[in-house]
Amino acid sequence: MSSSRELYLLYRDLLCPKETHSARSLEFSQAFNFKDDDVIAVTYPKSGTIWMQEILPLLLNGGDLTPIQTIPNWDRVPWLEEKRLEVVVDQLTSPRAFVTHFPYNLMPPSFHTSKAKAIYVMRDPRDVLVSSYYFHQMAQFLEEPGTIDEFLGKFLEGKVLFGKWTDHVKSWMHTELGDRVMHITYEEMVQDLPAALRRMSDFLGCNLDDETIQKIADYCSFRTMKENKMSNFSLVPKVFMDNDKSPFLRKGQSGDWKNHFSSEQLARFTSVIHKELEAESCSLPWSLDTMEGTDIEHEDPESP
Ligand code: PPS
Repeated sequence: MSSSRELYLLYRDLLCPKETHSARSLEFSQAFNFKDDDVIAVTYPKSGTIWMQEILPLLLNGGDLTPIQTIPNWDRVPWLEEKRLEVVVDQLTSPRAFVTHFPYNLMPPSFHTSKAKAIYVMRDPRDVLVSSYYFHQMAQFLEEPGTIDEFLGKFLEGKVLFGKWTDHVKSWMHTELGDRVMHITYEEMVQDLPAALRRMSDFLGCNLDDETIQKIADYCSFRTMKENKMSNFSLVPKVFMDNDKSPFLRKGQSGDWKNHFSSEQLARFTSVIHKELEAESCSLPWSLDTMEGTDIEHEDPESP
């Protein structure tokens, strides 16, 4: 079993996997030149990143399926901070789309001076935690997560990839980007994808008709993406990602945390998150205190 020190590098206090990140890739990201018509989806890990890698090319290309059917997601909409960016950047055609897990303060200077747009996708942190827990089981380049209770402790302390969830959302909540940034939640996307796509399309000035929006929604559905080998990570060798342990496209639902959290864990989680957001004038779109707002049946957390 490899240690955290072997698997991760520390960049400005944030843990990044060495498999996908390097000192050079992080340096490259800081020197990166954004163009005015670029768009970047920003997520804390496990909040809907690869969903946006499907959505953005479709919106920006009027529903043309070619990019999502011929280019793996990591090359089609590369991560700003990852090694692949330098390899593929010259092949990207404008308008270009990127994703990043960077908090706002790590966005490169050219992002601020350009007119590039950002879409920040936020997800209920309890579901983020559960999704991440399973991801740590299947991604062989990440640390073993231990028990859900141990992982919950690490998550709350920020000893996980890209640090504390609260720091990330706070950093993107009050920016000076004005109408260059749009906020959306994973839950909104799950609940009504065509409406969420319409919002994004209008924000990006894509001018798409309802028929095209519906077509994009169909191709970005969990079920269709799960079948798309350019998006489901089946092209990645098992030694890196073992979809048999847990598929990357795992459940695609909101509320799965209920199948994993005990009431004590919920209380502990809620008290830390609330405390850390208390000083901020920000409200969350979900109530973290109750068992409300789920879309799925609650299974017994004790059952195997
Ligand atoms: S990562 O590793 O940070 O890039 O992961 P990320 O893509 O941000 O998050 C993975 C979760 O997003 C879910 N997902 C979707 N949900 C609904 N519909 C669609 N189309 C979709 N695509 C990806 C994916 O299943 C992971 O969530 P869980 O809860 O684990 O299923």
